[in-house]
Amino acid sequence: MCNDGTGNALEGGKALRMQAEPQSWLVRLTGAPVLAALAALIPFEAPGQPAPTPTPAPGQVRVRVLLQEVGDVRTPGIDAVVWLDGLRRPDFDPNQPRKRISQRDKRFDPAVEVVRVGDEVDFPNFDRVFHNVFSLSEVARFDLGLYRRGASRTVRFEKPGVVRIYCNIHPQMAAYLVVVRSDFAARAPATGEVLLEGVPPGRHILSVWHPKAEVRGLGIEVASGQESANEVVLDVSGWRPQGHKNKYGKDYPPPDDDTSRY
Ligand SMILES: [Cu+2]
Repeated sequence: MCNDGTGNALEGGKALRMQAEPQSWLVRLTGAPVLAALAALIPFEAPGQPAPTPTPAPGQVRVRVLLQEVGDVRTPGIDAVVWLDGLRRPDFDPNQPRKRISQRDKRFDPAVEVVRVGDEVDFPNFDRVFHNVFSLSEVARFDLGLYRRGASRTVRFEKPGVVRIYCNIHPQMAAYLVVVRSDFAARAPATGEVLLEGVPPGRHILSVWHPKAEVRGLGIEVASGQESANEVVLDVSGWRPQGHKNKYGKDYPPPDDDTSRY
């Protein structure tokens, strides 16, 4: 009876006494060993108890992206995407508004965006003309059909990588969606500079991508409460503009066929 099967006969005996003698049970509960055990279990700080070991202060990562152009010219890496690969944010709020890539003035806006694996993206049409949104990328193949102003479609992205997104009517419409396994990711503004804040201290992989360059990864060290400043130069001197096929893998019809109906 006193043995609960784990061999802990003493605990079984205590339980029996707790039922039979409520006062001694109280005394037992306020004993120092019990309090210490409770303090270890209770997640908040009880008054008078020693403070828990503080977690190290987060640091931040600053990245300046430069594009090495033809003729040894360096320009700011606008639309570069920067992320800390595989790094999760402990306090990440999952209830964030969905990102969107709009169709506006026969362009995708923004032309480059970054989301996390599992995120959904809205593709609203704000133009007076119909648009189509499709991708033949291995990371995400989809065709959202033809839809009018005020309508929108949503796609969920399940795999990491770069998704190239086009419109089957307007060949000049192109967007890149970078899907990353990271809660620390940003797209560079015109300055080419990105600041990632709240980064846990430690060694991380800093990944940098640009529409004109391949992904670059480099190891960085983030110290508690410190800033890791990095400059990344991407060689884009060999980049040439490339056309793309429509969703059937064919050339787009001549511009004259782009009637006002669409
Ligand atoms: Cu279009």
